[in-house]
Amino acid sequence: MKTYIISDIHGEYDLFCRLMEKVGFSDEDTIISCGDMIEKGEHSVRLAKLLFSMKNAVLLAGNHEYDFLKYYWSLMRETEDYGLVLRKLQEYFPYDGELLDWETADRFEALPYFYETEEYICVHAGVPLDERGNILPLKQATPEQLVYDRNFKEPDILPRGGECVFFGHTPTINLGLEPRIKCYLRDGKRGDHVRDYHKIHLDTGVYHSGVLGCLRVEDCREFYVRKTTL
Ligand SMILES: [Mn+2]
Repeated sequence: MKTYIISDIHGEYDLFCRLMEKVGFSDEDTIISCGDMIEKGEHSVRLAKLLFSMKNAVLLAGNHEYDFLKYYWSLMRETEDYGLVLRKLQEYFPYDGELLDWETADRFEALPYFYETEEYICVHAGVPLDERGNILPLKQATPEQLVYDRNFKEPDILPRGGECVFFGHTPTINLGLEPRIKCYLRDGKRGDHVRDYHKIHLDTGVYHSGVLGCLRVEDCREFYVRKTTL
């Protein structure tokens, strides 16, 4: 009964499966994906279908899912030829779009934009803060704020309050860091509990770095897999 949190898998189906194998993921466990499961990598739809089929998966929308939905909604406004709509949605995914069916397209539409427990918050890009760094109610935030935020990743933005914020969206390498998960420890804390952290930046930039990681909530242990080059 463990919970693993990941973000920005970006169509890396094989790496994701290897990571789940590495952690010994079972049906009793929970996986939380903080968005951007699709695009960049070649197996977007295959990965989305796998995630949608998993028991105990909490899946959030990122900006890539949101952009897909905006395209979907624009097509639906333009035509009532639903066969054409599905073909265009399939073409949105240049590598494995033929796997896209209506059921999967509609699953994207049902994705929430955040997930909250008493100990942590999961979101794609960032949470809105007041001037003192307190987290504002997420229910009042727009999807755009939650999936496109460009400020929250900055190392000096440290949310106050008891919960840890898990997020992705920007590869940690873009901040000049290693392609690893970056945990922001609170002063005087040991780091073996998620509430010991202000925030945890999950995006290892797999498309460029070849590294995909996740964090286990119960002990804050990180797990990684790396693409093997031929
Ligand atoms: Mn993103």
